[in-house]
Amino acid sequence: MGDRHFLGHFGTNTETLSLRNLPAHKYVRLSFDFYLILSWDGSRPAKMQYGPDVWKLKIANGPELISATFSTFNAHPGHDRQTFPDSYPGPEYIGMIGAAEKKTLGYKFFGRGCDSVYKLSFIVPHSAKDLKFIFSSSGLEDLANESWGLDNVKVEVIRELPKLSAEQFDKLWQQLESKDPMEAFEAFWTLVPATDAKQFLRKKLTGYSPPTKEQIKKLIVDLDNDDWKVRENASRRLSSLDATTAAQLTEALQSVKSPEVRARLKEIMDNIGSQKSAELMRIGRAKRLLKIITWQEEQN
Ligand SMILES: [Ca+2]
Ligand SMILES: [Ca+2]
Repeated sequence: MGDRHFLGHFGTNTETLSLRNLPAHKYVRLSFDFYLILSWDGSRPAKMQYGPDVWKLKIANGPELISATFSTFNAHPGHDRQTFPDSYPGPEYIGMIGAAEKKTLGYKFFGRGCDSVYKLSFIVPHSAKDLKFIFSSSGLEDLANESWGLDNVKVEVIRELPKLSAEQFDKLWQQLESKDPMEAFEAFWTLVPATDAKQFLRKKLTGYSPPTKEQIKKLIVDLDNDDWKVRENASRRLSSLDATTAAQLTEALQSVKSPEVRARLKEIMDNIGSQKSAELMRIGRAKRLLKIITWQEEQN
């Protein structure tokens, strides 16, 4: 298209990138430009036709690195929600979120520019001599309707990486529950090759358990605490929970008299909404992270 040359157009076929006899290494960095061409419909449910449009990248006999829906629309309700940079099924974001380029390739759908480019690069643990990446997609319509391509594909082997400090780990853990999913994605792929990330994440996951009904009850009581800090803390913690706590909050709302507590409860319930809580999102990301970090051990 124009003066761009790339690998494609691909549809629901599977493409592989195989490397043999790699020199000794501990990690591999894969970088490429991912072209989304024409009318990708993102997470549109199968029962409504045209979707979901899922694209995957995995290591052969290894973990999925990306498995997400993509959309090339950002103002076309019903077609403009995608789960990338998170996994599918999962939270939904506006189409083309975080793309390096939007509508620059020159493809037109009903007269309008309809394409995007993601510049992706990540380091994965890998030490065997041979390596195979598998790129695939499912649910796509024909090539004249939607397809994908690859450009600037590059693989580098890496022997050693600098260690992260405790402060860096804490910052990445914070970013892993960021409201900006691209920031969480960055943190995710920084943690994957980090030495000691496995221990760090296991500790975080062991320390995590969803709050019990009793604990939630206590948090609701804390909303009326004399100390502003305690009230704020309780609000924040309750807001980070998911919709399963909604029934308990609704029940509490019926018997609350204090206007401030009522206001806080209503705000919390709005925050919880239908999306997964930030806390649960982070737990989900941490579990996916561990799968990628430990995939070679799991094979033995
Ligand atoms: Ca389409
Ligand atoms: Ca489609």
